[in-house]
Amino acid sequence: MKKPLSRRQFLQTATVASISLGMGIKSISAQEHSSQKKPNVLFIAVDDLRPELACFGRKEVISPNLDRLAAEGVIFSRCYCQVPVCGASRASLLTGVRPKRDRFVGFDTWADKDLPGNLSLPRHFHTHGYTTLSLGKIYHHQTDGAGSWSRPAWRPKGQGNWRDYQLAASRAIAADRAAGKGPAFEAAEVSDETYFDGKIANQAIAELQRLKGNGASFFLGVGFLKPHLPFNAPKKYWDLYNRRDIDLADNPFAPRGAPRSALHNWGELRAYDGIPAKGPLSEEMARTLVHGYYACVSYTDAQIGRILDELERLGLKDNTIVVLWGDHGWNLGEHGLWCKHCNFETSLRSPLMIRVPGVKGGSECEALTEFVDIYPSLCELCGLDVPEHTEGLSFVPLLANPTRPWKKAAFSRYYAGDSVRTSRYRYTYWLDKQGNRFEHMLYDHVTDPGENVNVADLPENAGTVAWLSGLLRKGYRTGLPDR
Ligand SMILES: [Ca+2]
Repeated sequence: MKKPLSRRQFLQTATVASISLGMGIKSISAQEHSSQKKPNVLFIAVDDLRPELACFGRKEVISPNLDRLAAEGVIFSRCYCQVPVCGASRASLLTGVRPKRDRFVGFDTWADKDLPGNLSLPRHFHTHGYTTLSLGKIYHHQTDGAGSWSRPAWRPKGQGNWRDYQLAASRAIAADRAAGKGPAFEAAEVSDETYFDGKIANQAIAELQRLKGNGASFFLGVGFLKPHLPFNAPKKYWDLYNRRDIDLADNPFAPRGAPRSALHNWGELRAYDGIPAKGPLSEEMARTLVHGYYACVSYTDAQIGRILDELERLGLKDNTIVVLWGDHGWNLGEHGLWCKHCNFETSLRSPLMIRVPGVKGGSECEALTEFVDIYPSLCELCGLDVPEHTEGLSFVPLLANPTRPWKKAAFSRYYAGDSVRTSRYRYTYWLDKQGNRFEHMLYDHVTDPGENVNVADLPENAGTVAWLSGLLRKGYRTGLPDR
């Protein structure tokens, strides 16, 4: 009788199929599984996706394919990005390293330049024999992440012009302005594959067909561009929604007592035609933008559905882990804000779900998780060592037991603002270059889940602020679960 493996030994050698058994199995020999192919990874990024889909409880969003994935997987409903901006968030997620004041800061972060050393998640998989491919937007920059990919990252022709207008009227506006402004949305009567995301799905399907016959396991990164601005989607996805039924944010105002540093002028949106240079949007425009955002979510959802169907048709579903993430949250008028770029819950809470063959699906895990956890989790699930440089914590134990005690805090930052989330509070402080606090804000999610009243300066919260400031000063290790 062979000795049962420890969990660590088990995970070092197990395949997906045996992981699923492993959650209750008595003994599995390493030898029995060492010859089996490691699981594939389908790694799907969706640019600017809010964690608000039907499967996340937002029933007015039409996302049947992501809902289907969630029904077979696990949703992490309190997952946080480390930086609420595309390039920096992705650089952190893909390297497994957290941002600092001078690392992973802005939208155009290069992971390689901010953190030299080729530490990326896909590179690690490539080193372990995986075929690694990048389609669409995985890194912010197409050539970032040296050594990550088996072939140069692929993007649809013209993706450099990411605004991707199809209507002549939109193109005329975009071409006519010296600043290059175009409309913030478009509903063209075109096929799905006219816009980039349809092309990216086509490419992913073609790659899956090729990878099916490949001897090596694969790590296939597929990065969709919508629902990032401009909200351009085939008209049929706009037509899924009844405009009158679209709810606007119920808190379209700055939180009472919010510090100046917490707010911004949503310059990203204002760079589009038809958006005023300052001041709030008309209700008409706000409703159109929410409608357009939802149309883009439904459009991308349909493209993901095509890929998931093909994965199943090819017989790859049972040996492929599917992980899906947005790169940060997004404000649709909450706090009077649009876009990301802030330290509110709306900007930091981010979508994460994973389907692991053999792991019971349909569960929602409310434990605090972070994007830096994806790197070690995928390593563990695929039997790869977890590189020492990574600063996340594998969430694999949560797959077996989503309610077990877990992290006490999740950490994010945006420029000089450092933010911490516990099960109850979100606290953010801003430090000057000497390390002195000049502004802060505290929201109690038990009494104020919309973050509408900053209670940081109430005398009765002094102890709470001291505790949360201490977490920020001591760093992320203080948030790890007790051993
Ligand atoms: Ca983004």
